[in-house]
Amino acid sequence: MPFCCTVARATLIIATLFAGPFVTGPAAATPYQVETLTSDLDRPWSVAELSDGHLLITEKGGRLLILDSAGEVTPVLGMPPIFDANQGGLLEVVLHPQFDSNDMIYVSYAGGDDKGNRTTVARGFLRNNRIEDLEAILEVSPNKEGSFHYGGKMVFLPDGTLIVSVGEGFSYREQAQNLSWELGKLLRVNADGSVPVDNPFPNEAPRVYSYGHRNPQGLIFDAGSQRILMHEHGPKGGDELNVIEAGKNYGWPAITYGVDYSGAVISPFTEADGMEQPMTYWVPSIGPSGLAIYRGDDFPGWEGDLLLGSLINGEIRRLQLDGNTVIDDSPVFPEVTGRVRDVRVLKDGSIVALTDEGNVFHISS
Ligand SMILES: [Ca+2]
Repeated sequence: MPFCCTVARATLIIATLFAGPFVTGPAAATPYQVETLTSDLDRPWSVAELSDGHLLITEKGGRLLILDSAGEVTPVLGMPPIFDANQGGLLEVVLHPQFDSNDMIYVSYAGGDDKGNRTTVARGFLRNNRIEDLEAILEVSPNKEGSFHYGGKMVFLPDGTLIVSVGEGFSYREQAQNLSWELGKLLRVNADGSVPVDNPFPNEAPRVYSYGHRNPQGLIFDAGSQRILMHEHGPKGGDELNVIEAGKNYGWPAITYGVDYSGAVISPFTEADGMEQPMTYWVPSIGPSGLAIYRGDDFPGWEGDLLLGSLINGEIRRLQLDGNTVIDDSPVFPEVTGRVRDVRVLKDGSIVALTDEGNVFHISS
């Protein structure tokens, strides 16, 4: 059952929402409540809603959990060995589009060790709180050293193919422009990991869908506008929200609105021929994490708006769009604090958010 009812272990906060300055009319203020479903998780990273309303949640350390509406946690057994160091670990979980009939789920994680590791996607059948017949369907090539910038976000497109975000590994940023490396790319594969016949670089980079990325940490397909939206971390400044199209170059590190952590210039250029401009960017960085598009009835007037977490500001932000223009970008739900790692809209129109501190918040009107 959906998270519609009072949760025994939850704290309950009643608040009034003050919408952004560009909203007018009677929909501008909606009362809502924030429940804390649990505070006991260890670095939760990604959440997916199961058909019974329970939540499937990854913890970066390698556990996959089912969280029920009473706040009880059940571990899922059968997970693979995972490289948990710095930004490496268990990352995203998503359901196959026909999960209700085939029980199939996908997890992304860092596989390997400090000397040789890679963003990996595996799939298996979720049955009786266990993953059965787990198999790796995608291992990013080549291996890298170190433990930063894995990407790891996944989304299915309406044609049944899977898009996977891959970071540039931090020490390998020039390879984001090199099609023969899969670092700093979005990859597109069939549901079994095979290569689709219509990817943009069939000979030189069969799995690559787009390139010139740094570390994408939010990825969705918006059915309303039939487009892929993705955000990625910049260095010091220069986090970006991008509209993704097949075969295009998003510029990193040749163009950027950020500078290196030391303050050193990475590139003097913010734009170049043949490279895409972001829909919006953030200077200073907000550390965007998790992405959702609002579809539902709980928050009238939010239809089609984006929600994302900010690790740095410790908040959820709502972005109002007009086509490819962001017309407002404001924090919402001030009761939700902490490093917001993932935000999702549930089927009933309510919202769930995870924080690095171990909280799972549920927001409903
Ligand atoms: Ca860019």
